[in-house]
Amino acid sequence: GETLPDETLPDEAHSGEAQPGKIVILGAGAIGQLIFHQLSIHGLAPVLMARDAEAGSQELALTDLDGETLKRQAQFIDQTGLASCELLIVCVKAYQVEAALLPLLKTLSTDTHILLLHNGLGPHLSVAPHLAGRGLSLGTTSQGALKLGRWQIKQTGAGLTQLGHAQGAPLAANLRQALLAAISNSEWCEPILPMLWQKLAINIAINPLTAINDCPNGKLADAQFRPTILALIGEVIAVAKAEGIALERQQLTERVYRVIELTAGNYSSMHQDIHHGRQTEIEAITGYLLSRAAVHGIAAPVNEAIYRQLKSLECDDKA
Ligand code: KPL
Repeated sequence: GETLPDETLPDEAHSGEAQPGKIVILGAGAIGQLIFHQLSIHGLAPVLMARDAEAGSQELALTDLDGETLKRQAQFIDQTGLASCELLIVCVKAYQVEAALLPLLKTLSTDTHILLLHNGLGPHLSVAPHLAGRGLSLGTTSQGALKLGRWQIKQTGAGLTQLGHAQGAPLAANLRQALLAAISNSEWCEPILPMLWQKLAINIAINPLTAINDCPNGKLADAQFRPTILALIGEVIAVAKAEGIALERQQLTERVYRVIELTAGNYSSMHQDIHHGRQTEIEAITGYLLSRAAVHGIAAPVNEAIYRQLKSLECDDKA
């Protein structure tokens, strides 16, 4: 084909860099920062937005899986910087999604696509009625990232990331491809909900038990925990079925035990939250299961008991 003179090429084609601000990452915790680095490396020029960071520039450091530390300048924006946002990746905890996202909707274009990336389920139901037709995607990531300092993270695992469409206009194909290329070990799943339910089942089976028993994930391989784990999984399968989602018992049980094995030495996120006196994600994990069980009139006594025990630990910690 004919080569165009340089001046006629848009800036993006010129530098290989996307226009800054098209992709905004809301929430600058460990996962938000990790996604920021991954998108930056791939020339997508993401910007960040965080409750505790003013608009401006900030140096972020990433220690990657090879132990190499890379530093890069991150641009932080406030609400006024949202005008050119085509994709908003929400990386706050499930219990912060509503409060972080809803106030931004009046500023975001109705063409902006929203991607929720958090542990557990639930916020998609509460934000959906407010989206005014905006496209919504959901995702889950098992990438490990540890905060070494406020602006310094270490990638600890190359876990799977699954993303997929939830409602409204689909994410533009170029953005979808760019995301999948930038986030290592990531895939697009249609439908996404069965994947999110499988991840939910893993978190339901592992996280509260490790917090209640004050143990690393690997301890749950002990035979004493097996009846409880099987009962928790059984209740998830029953509620998922009522939601129109078929989960295969044998496969799911094997997957839960594989995660226990693969992360044997780790303390689950819920164990860490309890240990540090922080709010846990129990409402989006066991709490979500119980709320859907109630909608369908299904009893989930083992999850209910675990939920109560975990909530009392959460209260103890705050006292
Ligand atoms: O996702 C996790 C978590 O800690 O939240 C598991 C898979 C249980 C690994 O620790």
